[in-house]
Amino acid sequence: MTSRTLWTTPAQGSGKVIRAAAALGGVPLELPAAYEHYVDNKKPEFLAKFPHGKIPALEEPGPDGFKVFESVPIARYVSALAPDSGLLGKTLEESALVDQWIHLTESEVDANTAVIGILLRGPGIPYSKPLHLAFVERQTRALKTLNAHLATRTFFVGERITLADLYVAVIVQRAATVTLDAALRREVPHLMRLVETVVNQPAVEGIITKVEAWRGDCLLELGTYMDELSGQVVDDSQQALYISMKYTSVAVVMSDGHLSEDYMCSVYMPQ
Ligand SMILES: N[C@@H](CCC(=O)N[C@@H](CS)C(=O)NCC(=O)O)C(=O)O
Repeated sequence: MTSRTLWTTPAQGSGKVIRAAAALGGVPLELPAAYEHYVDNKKPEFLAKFPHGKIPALEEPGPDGFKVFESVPIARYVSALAPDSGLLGKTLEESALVDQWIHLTESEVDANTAVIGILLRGPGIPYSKPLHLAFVERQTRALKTLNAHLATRTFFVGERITLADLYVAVIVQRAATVTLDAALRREVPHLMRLVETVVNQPAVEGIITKVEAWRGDCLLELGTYMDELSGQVVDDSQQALYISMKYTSVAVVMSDGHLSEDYMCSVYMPQ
């Protein structure tokens, strides 16, 4: 290995933020030539370097090259390698504000995306409509705070793009996989404009890209059916229940009350 390596997958949101920060700052970064998630990260050689066994993880070249895991510290490290990029803000105060928006978005938007995703897809936590809606409400409050801040600003901090903008854009896109339906998107227009602004930065082209299918549209609605459908088994294989959706073809609730991952991928809701 001769250059700085970021262990991630092309689709991983937090990896995209780090790759985008590197691109904006002109920081060389390579992805491993071959990496199989849930296989390579469990191998002893990976765990020896990154004991929690998760990605993203970053490694500087050389036998004792610096190593760091957890996405925000990695993104901050990569941004700091390019101080002129302004990605961490230009002053101590701006830097604190960059962290503020990242932390709020991670803890109040993304954490709820994660738990709603588990409620919908399993395994482990049984689906619950009250919990689903409570988590959506918490997430919505944060999305509205982000949106209100952007009502009079192009970017979260200062006049140029920072790491906060990259994080928020990617986390909002991820929220769109389980929540953030068309009605809610209309309530946060400034936030949706920020996502567009980030996606349109030439440096991030091919890294943070436009969302083509906002699957949260149907999943939010689907959630309202899941309690009554949970446990019902009607198809020949006795494993799944097929539901016609309002706008689109089909989604599937498995007999354990969770969504089938395969069918989620095929769900598409027009704008
Ligand atoms: N808090 C970590 C979360 C990282 C994380 O959850 N990574 C997942 C991505 S799918 C992972 O590597 N999971 C592998 C595993 O749990 O074995 C961060 O911000 O980097």
